[in-house]
Amino acid sequence: MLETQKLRRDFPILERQENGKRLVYLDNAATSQKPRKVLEAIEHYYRCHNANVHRGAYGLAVEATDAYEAARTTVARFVNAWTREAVVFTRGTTESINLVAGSWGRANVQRGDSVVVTAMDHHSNIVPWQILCQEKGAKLRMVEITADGRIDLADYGKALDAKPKLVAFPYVSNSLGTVNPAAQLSKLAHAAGAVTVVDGAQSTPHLRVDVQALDCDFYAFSGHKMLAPMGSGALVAKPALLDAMPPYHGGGEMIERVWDDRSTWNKVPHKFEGGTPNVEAAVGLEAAIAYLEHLGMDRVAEHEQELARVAIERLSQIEGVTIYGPRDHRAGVVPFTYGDVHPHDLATILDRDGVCIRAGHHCTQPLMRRLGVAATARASFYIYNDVDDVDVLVSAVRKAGELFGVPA
Ligand code: C6P
Repeated sequence: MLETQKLRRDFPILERQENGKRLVYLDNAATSQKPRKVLEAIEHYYRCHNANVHRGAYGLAVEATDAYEAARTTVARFVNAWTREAVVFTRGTTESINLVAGSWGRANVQRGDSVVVTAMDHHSNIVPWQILCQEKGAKLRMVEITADGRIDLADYGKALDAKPKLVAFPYVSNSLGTVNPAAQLSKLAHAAGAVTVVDGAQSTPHLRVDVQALDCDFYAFSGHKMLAPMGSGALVAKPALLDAMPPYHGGGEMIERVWDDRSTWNKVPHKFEGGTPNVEAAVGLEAAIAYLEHLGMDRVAEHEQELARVAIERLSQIEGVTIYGPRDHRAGVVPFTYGDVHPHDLATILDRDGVCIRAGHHCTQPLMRRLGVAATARASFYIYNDVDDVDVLVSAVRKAGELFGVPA
């Protein structure tokens, strides 16, 4: 296990008290807290190097550009991208997937084509494809999940029989914790002639990611779930696809030449980064990656998986608690319900004990329908959580049960 007591000292916000109690932050799938190294990197950038990037001929602007481009190299190394130009900075997973739908999708999906998503996808990996399919007259096919919360491979195979243009799926589900066999899913999709989009929002912060080993075509992630600032993230894509794609946003820096009536495009990745980019986000993301690499992603994954195992074991001992998702191949996400207590009420009561969990549909309404619930409570772990946090959670849930009279 990681040395959580030591790590916690790196996160100023964890010194906070909540209702007179130690803050037990268990909503890491929504966003992670930020270590001092990331806060300092952002402050250092603004204090010492701030200027607009790719535009200035003066020293300060060169420094800002170097900082921004160094962050790109770091992201490329972190996920083992094909090249550093394969990394397009975006505001996060949502923007990355919309970029693929708005650019590759508009250029390649036609009337009568099909696009495949799964029933465990986040709305960010469903709605952009719905919009595209409605615009193009294409068919959106949602692959079912099994009773234990995995992608139903038989149904996946049937969806591929229709020779879809594109297949999108999450590496890790935010609402079930399932770690999907992304390389296998990608291989099957390629054999059917589709391009693949992997939603990496919940994998990049928690697992060692190697996009070349996954052999996906597009990989999207958010920095704010992995210690980095809000509004940071990237689309990582096979360079040949990016080269062939039309731009997504028009504006400064994404062009080569602009005439009165037409323009030509800058090279990749700048073609997709119109306007002044969020340099602070890139610099913060680079510092976050350095922090995680220092810990080692394999240790990060092991630590969270162990916490999830203990949490599932201890929560399951409470009569009336139902845990969702598979028992193996899962990340540090533990979704549950407790009798007929509304998950929102549970989250509010837990807050009194300083415990922050998320309650709701977690932006996965199609999945909630299949689970037969409107909402779940969800504890999600990260590097600064430990077994003490699990125990605080479990005793707060027991207390809530007494308050609500569960089981009745
Ligand atoms: N899930 C959660 O609490 P953005 O908002 O772009 O950073 O990430 C969107 C997103 C996409 N895919 C998956 C699998 C996700 O989990 C998320 C964000 C948060 O579960 C907020 S709903």
